[in-house]
Amino acid sequence: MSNKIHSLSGYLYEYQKSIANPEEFWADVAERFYWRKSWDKVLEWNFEEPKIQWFINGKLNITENIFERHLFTLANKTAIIWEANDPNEPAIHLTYKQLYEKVGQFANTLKNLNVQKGDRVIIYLPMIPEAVVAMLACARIGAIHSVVFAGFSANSLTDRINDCGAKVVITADGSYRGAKTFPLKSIVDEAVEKCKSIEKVVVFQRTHETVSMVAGRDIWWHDATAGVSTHNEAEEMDSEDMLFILYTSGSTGKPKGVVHTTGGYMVYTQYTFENVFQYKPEDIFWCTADIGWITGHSYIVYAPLLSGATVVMYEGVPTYPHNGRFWEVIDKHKVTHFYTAPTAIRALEALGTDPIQPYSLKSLKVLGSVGEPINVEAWQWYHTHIGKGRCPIVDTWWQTETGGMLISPLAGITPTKPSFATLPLCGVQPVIVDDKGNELKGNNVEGNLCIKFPFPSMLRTTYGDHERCRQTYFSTFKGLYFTGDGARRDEDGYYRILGRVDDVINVSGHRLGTAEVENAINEHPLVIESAVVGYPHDIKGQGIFAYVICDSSVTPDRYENIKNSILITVTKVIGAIAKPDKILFVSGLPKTRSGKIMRRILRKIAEGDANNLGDITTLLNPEIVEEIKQKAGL
Ligand code: 7RM
Repeated sequence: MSNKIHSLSGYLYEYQKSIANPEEFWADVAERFYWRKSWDKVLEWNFEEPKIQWFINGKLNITENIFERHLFTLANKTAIIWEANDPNEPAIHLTYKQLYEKVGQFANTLKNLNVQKGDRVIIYLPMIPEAVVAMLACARIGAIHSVVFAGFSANSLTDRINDCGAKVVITADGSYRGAKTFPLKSIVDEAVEKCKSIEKVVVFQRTHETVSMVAGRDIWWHDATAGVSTHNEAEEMDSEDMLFILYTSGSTGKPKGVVHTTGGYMVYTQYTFENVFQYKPEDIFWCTADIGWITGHSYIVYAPLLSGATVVMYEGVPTYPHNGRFWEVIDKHKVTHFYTAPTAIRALEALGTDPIQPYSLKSLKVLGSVGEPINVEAWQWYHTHIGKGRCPIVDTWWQTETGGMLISPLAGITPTKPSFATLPLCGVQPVIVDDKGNELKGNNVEGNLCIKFPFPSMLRTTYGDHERCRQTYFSTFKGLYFTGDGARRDEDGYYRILGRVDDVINVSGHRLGTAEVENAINEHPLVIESAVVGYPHDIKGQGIFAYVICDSSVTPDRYENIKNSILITVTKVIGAIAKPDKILFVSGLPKTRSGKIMRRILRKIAEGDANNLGDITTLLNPEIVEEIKQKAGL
C-alpha cells in the first residue's frame, strides 16, 4: 500500500492533483485499505450546517485494517515496544499477532459486560499497552471510546462521563509517573459517584496498591478477561460511524467532545503518517505524547498501526530516573523517528548537553515537533544536539479537531526553515483572512488561519451539541473552518503559526480555555472574580497569569495562604496542568462599559510591558490600570 511521495516535485504534483480533484485523489488513497463494501460517493459537504461526509456508505472496521490486512505478512513483527517508567522493569514487545489476540479478547470481554455498538466507553489509563488494547477493542465492536488523560481530576472525569453518557470506565489501580504514583482508581470512584450512566468499572492491576472494589460494578481486568476467547469477529461499521470522542478546551467554559468518524480518520491519519515521516517498514517510531491527547490517538495508535509500523510507548517522564532517560530509550530501542513537543525540547535543553553525552543517538533519522510553536532556538538545539545536524525536523501543525497533521514538511523532502510548519499537506487548503473575513491572497500576509475545503479527518460535530460545533468553528468566517490560530505566510508561501488568537492558552502543548481556568479559580470560597491570560514562558511556551479579586474581608497577610489554596482548588477542579504560574491579587479588573474584561491590557501587563497599553479611556474604571501596574511591579 503506498501513495508515498518521494520528492519535492512529486509533492507539488500530488498537491495540485489533490486540490484540482479532491474526490479522485482521496478515493485513490482510500482504495488501498480494506473495505467490506466500497463507498457510493466520496464526499458530500457544506460548512454552513456543517455537514461533512467522506466515503459515503462505505463499510469497514478500522481494526481489520490494522490486523487482518497485515496478519499474513506482519504477524510476528513487533507492533508495540513498551518501556516502563522504571528502567529495571523489562520492556515488553508485543507482535501484531499478540496485540490482535489481546484486542479480540478484550473486545469479547466488553461485549460480556453488555457494551454494544454505539455505546460510549471512557478510558482512564496510564501509558501501558492495555490503553491501546482498550481503544482498539472498542473500535473492534463499534463502541465509541473517549480517552481521558489520566492527569485530569475526578471532577473533569465526571463532566466527560456525563457529557457522553458513558456506560463503562476502564482504569487501573494506579499509575507510575517518575518517582510518583497516582491513585487512578480512587479518582474514578470519586468521579463515578456523580455519574448515573456508569454500569461497570474495569480495573487493570498496575501498581498493586490497595483499592476498594464496589461489588457488582467493579471488576478486575484479569478476572474479566480470564478464559475469554481471543477470537472476535469485527463489527461492520459505516464510514461515518463515530470512532471516538476526545474532549478539548475552547474559549468557552466547558471542554467540547470533538467527534471523529471511522473512514476519513483512518485514511487521512495513515496517509499523513507515511508521508510526513517518510515511514519505511524497518523504522521504529516513538511519539512521546500521552494517549489522552489527539497526538497519542493518531500517531501512537491508529496511523502507525494502520501502517504496520513498530511503535515505542513510554510510561514515564523525560527526566526519570535521570536527565538522559529519553536519549537512553532512543539508543536502547534503536528509535528512528522521535516525535515530541517544544516544551519538552526546551526543558531538556535547559539541562545542558551533559545528559546526552553517554548516548550515540545514531539510530535517529527524523525528528518531529507538535503541540505549540517551536521557537528558533529550540529548533536549532534539537537539530544540532539530538539530530546531530543530519536529521530533518518536521514541525507539524494540527489540532484535535483536524484529527491529523495539516501543515508540515515531508521529512527530508520539503526544505525547512526553523519555526515554520512550511507547506500544507495534500488535500489541505489553508487561507489567511483578516478580522472581517476577507481572504488575504498572495504572500507576505498575516491573519486568521482558516481552511476552506474539507479533508477526510476533520471533526464532524461536537458530541451532543451540533450547534456548538457550528458556532465555534464555522460561524466566525462565513464558509470557512476557523482554526483559532493566527498565521503568517511568508515570501516563499511558507506558513508560520503564530499561536492562538482566541481565549485559549497553550501551556506545555496542552490546551486550556481561560474561562475554564477562571471558573475553577472562582470555586474558591474567598474569590469574587478572576481573569486569566497567557504570558510567554521560557519552558512552557505560555504560562498562566491569574488576576484575582478576593472577598473584601481578606487582608493582604492572608494572600500567600489563599494562593496555595487556589492552586489546590484548580488541581481539584481541572488537574495539575491548569495551575496558574502567577497569581496577582487586585481590587478590580479593567472593564469596558458593557462589562467585558479588557484582556488586551491584562495580557500586556502579564508580559511585563506597561508602556503600550493602547487606549484605556473607554474603560469604565481606568484608575484600576494604575493599581494593577503597580502591584505587578511595573
Ligand atoms: C496536535 C495538537 C492544537 C493547537 C493549535 C495550535 C497549537 C499544535 C503546532 C501548534 C504551532 C505547531 N492538538 N499547535 N501544533 N502551533 N506549531 N506545530 O496539539 O488540539 O491539543 O492543540 O496547538 O495553537 O491550534 S491540540
